[in-house]
Order: sequence, then C-alpha cells, then structure tokens
Amino acid sequence: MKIILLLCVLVTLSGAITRKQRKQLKGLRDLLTNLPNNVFATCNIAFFSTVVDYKTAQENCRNFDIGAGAVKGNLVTINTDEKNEDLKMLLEMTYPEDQQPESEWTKTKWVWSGLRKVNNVVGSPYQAVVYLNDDWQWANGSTPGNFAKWAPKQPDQNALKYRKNGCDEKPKCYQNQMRINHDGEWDDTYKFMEHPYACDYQGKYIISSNKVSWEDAKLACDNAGLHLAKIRSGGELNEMMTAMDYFLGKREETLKRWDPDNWMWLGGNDINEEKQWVWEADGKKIEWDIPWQKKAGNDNSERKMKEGQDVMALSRWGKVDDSYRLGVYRPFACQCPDT
Ligand SMILES: [Ca+2]
Ligand SMILES: [Ca+2]
Ligand SMILES: [Ca+2]
Repeated sequence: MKIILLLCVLVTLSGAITRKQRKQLKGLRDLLTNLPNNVFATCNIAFFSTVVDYKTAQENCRNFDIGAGAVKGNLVTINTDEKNEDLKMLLEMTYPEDQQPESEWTKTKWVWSGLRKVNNVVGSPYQAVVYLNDDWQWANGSTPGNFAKWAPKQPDQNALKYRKNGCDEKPKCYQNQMRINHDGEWDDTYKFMEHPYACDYQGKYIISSNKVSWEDAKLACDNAGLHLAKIRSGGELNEMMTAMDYFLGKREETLKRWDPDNWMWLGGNDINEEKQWVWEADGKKIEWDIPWQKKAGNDNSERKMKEGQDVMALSRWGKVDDSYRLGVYRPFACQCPDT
C-alpha cells in the first residue's frame, strides 16, 4: 500500500509559506523519500498515493489507526487553511501537476477528503440543490461551519442516471463526496471516481527508512522542524512498534540480530554524562523504564569509534541498545510537535 503522511505547522494561518517553512517541508520530504511503502506522512495527515474510489478510501482510513488509544482513522478533516495548504502540498509532492495529463479531471489531480453530503434531497432536480453547510459533514462527525474552499460554481450537485458514465447506484449517483485539487479548491463528485486519499493521522511519530548515523538522524529531524523521538511509556512503545511495522514494513525474522533493518534511532543519549540518559528533544532525564537489550545500557568503551556507546536505538522486538553516534547507520524516528 502506498501512503503519505504530513505536518501541520508548516503553513501560517494566512496560507503563505515562509522560507523557513519551505525548508522544513523539504526536510520532511527528505525524511520520507525512501520508505518502502512510499509513505509520506506529516504529523496531521497521512497521504496515500494509491488511486481508489471513495468507499475504499474511507475503509482504508478506518483501518489506519496508528496512535496509542486514538480513535480509528478517518478520511482527512480539512477545517483550517493550514490543513488545506498541507493537503494541497502533499498532492503536489506526490503527483506534481506539470507531470500530469492536461485535463483538469485527471484522477491524480485530486485527493479525497472526508467531507460529504449527509442530508441529500434525493430526487431533487439536476443542479437545483443549494449549498447549505448544515447538510455536509466531515468523516469525524464535525460539520464544516463557514469554512469552505469550493471551486467556482461548486458544489454543483450533479447527478447521473444508473449505468451512465460508470454510475453504479440506483436510481442515480449524486455528487455527494468532496475532493480537493492542486490549487486547494474543493469539488463535489461521485463515489465511483478514483483518486488518491488522505487520512487524519493521530500518531506521535514520523519514521524515516533512510539509514544514517544518529548524528545525521538528529539533523534530518531538525531539518523538518522536529526532534528525534521519545518513548515515555509502554503505550508509546506499542505505538512505535506498530508505526515501525506500518512504515518500515514487517520485521524480517531471518535477519541477523544486528542487521541495520532491525534497529531504529531514538532521541535518548548519555553523551554529556555516562549513564545519565536524557532526551535529545529537551535534554530531560529519561523517566521511562528502558527495556535494555541484554548487557546494553552501560557501555563506555572507546575501542571502536573513539567514543562511548552513548545513543539509543530501538529493536524490532522492543529492546533498546546503546550504540555509537557515528559509523552505525540505521532508520530513525522523529517526534511530532506537542506530543
Ligand atoms: Ca461537482
Ligand atoms: Ca554511554
Ligand atoms: Ca551497546
């Protein structure tokens, strides 16, 4: 499955993108380039590049439930300019407009969102339905209120007779589902249309499969405006394990213990003082009862890299090892802001 996830803090409320935000967006893209599932995630939106009909999109989002204790996923809720911009950018990153066929109705020029008409006047005359925001609802149950980005003349509430142009509903198909284009404009369309889709992402972590040293992992998170990940509880460990499976693919049982694909960098380190483990994000002492790999956690040898094993990696089986900051290359996880 192809996926893409995203960050909300990148765009100001005005919708204008600053140079710093542009840099962070590039940093975020760099984090996500080589994911095996082609995942591109921000901290708010998971963008799936696979082209599917509305029903499939909705179902897939419901099954996308990363995040400890979080509710099941939804097709994405776009209730601020920031998120509208985020989604627009994700679409552009995945399917650059200048590489798409010219037609404005090309599948990959649109992305499914969670807004749909729940109070349709069935049988109403073609194009006779006025837009009333009360009739519409986001997949998470909220109503759009006055926030709307409809393209000119939309929603037009077109209808199609059964069996016409792909309509598979009796007696008619209605344009009751909303999609967003490269310009961030909304259009109502039919369920049977096929587009990439985006889900609300409620997880705390963004994982990169790029294998780099701990120092470079720290830098890569920083370039995206993030820090290396923290784990502070069993619940967060569970979430991280699920996220690793989801974004890096399932663990390959045949790999040797120290294979780089079995490990992922976290932000924990005892660089400043041996055995005093702190988080890279804020320098705070680690309170989590660290599940050390056997014999790990207290190594200060200088035989290999002329440095101690002062940084933390998490294995695919949930154990933590202390390791070298340079010369060891692994995937890594960044922490979403305010989580
Ligand atoms: Ca329409
Ligand atoms: Ca150490
Ligand atoms: Ca070690």
